[in-house]
Amino acid sequence: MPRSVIVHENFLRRVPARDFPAGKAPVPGLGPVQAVEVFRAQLESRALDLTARAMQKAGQGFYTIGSSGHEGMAAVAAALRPEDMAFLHYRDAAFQLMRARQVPGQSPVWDMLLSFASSSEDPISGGRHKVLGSKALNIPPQTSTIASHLPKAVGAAYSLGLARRRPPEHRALAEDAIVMCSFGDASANHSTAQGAFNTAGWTAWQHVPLPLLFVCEDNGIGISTKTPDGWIEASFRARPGLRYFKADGLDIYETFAVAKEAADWVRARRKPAVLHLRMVRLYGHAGADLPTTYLPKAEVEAEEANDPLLHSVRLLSEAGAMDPEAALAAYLETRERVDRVAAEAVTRPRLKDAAGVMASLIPPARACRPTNGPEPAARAAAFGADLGQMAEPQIMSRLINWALTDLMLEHGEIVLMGEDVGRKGGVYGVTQRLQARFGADRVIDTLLDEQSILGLGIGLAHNGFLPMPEIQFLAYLHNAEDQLRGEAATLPFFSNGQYTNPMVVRIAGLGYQKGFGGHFHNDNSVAVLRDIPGLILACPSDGAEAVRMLRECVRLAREEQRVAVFLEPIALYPMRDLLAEKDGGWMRAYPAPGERASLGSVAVHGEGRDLAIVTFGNGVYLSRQAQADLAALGIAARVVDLRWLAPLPEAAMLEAVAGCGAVLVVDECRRSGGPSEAIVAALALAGVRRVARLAAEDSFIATGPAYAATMPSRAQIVAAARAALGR
Ligand SMILES: Cc1ncc(C[n+]2csc(CCOP(=O)(O)OP(=O)(O)O)c2C)c(N)n1
Ligand SMILES: [Mg+2]
Repeated sequence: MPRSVIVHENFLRRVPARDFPAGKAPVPGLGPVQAVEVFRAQLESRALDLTARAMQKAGQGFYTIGSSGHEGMAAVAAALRPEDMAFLHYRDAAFQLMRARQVPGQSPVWDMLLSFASSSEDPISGGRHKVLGSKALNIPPQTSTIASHLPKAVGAAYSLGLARRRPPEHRALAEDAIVMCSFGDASANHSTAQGAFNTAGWTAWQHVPLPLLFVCEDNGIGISTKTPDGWIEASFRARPGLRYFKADGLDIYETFAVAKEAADWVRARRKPAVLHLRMVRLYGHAGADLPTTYLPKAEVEAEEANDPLLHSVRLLSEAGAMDPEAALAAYLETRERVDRVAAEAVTRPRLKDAAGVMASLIPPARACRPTNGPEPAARAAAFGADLGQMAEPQIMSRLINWALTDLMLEHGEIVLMGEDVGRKGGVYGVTQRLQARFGADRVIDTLLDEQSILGLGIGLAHNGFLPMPEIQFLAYLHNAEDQLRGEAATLPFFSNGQYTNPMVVRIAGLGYQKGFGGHFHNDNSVAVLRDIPGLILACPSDGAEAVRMLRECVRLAREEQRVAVFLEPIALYPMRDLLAEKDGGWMRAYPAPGERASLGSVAVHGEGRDLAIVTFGNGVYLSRQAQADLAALGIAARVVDLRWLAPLPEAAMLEAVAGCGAVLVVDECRRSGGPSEAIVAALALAGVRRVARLAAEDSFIATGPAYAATMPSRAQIVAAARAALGR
């Protein structure tokens, strides 16, 4: 017999027999009316679990991970306010159901059943996944990657203090709200979780406000692997900067009282805390998981005997809030009602086609306050003597610095964060003086943890800021990449466009740094960024391009709520000359504020028709050199700078190469996974017949004299061009 049926029958048998698991008398705090509300939310949660299983059996439901055993989370919801943004563990249906009881006009059972049924009318994900979540209830949906929501919860909590000091235009969270974030005991071990605890503690240690309540739902096991006895308490009890609270999550009175104490503490002191709740996990990890295959039956039965609903019935009875007969009747009535609602929910429409699924990959545009650009007086004050040099050609790093200055003057909600971006001004000076100009609130020197940097950005974006996180080197994105791939890029998708985290991530990267750093400072792979649905990947080739493209990225984030990655070629930051020493051929004047290079556009250099060289980043620089060499050989080439690596500007590219005798694609990234794979495919599919490719070797980059040996060179481009033309 399925464990779910056993637990159900135990309940039906034990309540009339007054056979309850032992526990404390109800502690004060939860009033009788509220206690009954909590219990009703628990009952709905339980009934939904059972119905989800029946729906799956009938081929009408598609996901059965449940909340049974974790219904005590309803008492945590009761202790919080609906304005407190909640980043929830997947076992927290009871939390959402209880929160819905605190907000008028909600129909959470119907909503959740639509989600179980993958109906396109599911109000949170539009039928894309069975997720908890609700815009009205301040519950953003979470992915099932455990612990990956913790860094952004830290960021959202940080945003509360920042928003008090400088409210952003699209502020979403209330002045005295706190943030809540829950997770399982096994999840607490994940390095992403550990990073978030550390970042929260590190922040609070410095008396920076961080009103965040972590809730660890400790059922003692993660799928089949047990958490060592006492581990969670031992690892949280004495963490610097984090206050520890503990309660029996099976007891709604105690849970409410301690959760209230913890929430009040977090709210009043604006500091982070951990609430450690003891839970049980009933009927295994998810529908297909049989706990008796890896746990002794007696142990499974002991957990079942501790059903939190049985604890609640005893407690409500002892508190005089509800007698067991009424509780049993409510249980049966709830089950029957949920089944009835489910029968209706499964008749609702489902997503059918790719267009329907993809409709929320790109979030809707939002209305923004109009702006006339940065104020002249503010510019004069910020730029000082630099203002007089703007018509003079400059190196790229300086121009990006100026662009950032103008953007920050224009948009008060822009916040920069990263390793060494503030006082030092970045490893390459790109963010120099920005902290002096805009203050430590807007240019944040973070701790050394890329997941936390991106999490801070995502969390700030949840509260209306426009974050511009910096990753110091592309090679160091990879240990945090899931924050973009699994989190930032999926939020609009799984929330049907209701939740967004627009931002512009600046990353210094790519190769060709003469003799510096080797592979870890010269990473020439963008494969992990190219295939993230909805993500924009920009890669400028010179300073003026960088300025215009950065402005477009900020516009896309601010107005269209997009997530953009702005990949800055390090080797081009200081580049001055193109063809001869001191020719200044790679320096550019500062484009006037307002000039932008739009997404989907390309830049074309030269009008040659013998050959089009399609490239980006450092490839543009090398191809412009090769273009001169080819001209000396009588070959007229044009260089097409793609600007955008995702989505590729296919139409503009095809227009730019039209009528050319051949196309050479120059890709400084690896042959495998580099953008040229898609570029060549697009050209071929469009019928362009003579296409050649020069890409980097499938190798890591060496330091020392061979620093550029694995990547395309000026001479190789010339040779490849001649070969393509047979000349
Ligand atoms: C990063 C990641 N690794 C593995 C998994 C697969 N997985 C899903 S839940 C889970 C166990 C989580 O246990 P715990 O945190 O204790 O939560 P519980 O299910 O017990 O409530 C695992 C390994 C995952 N979702 N994400
Ligand atoms: Mg667990």
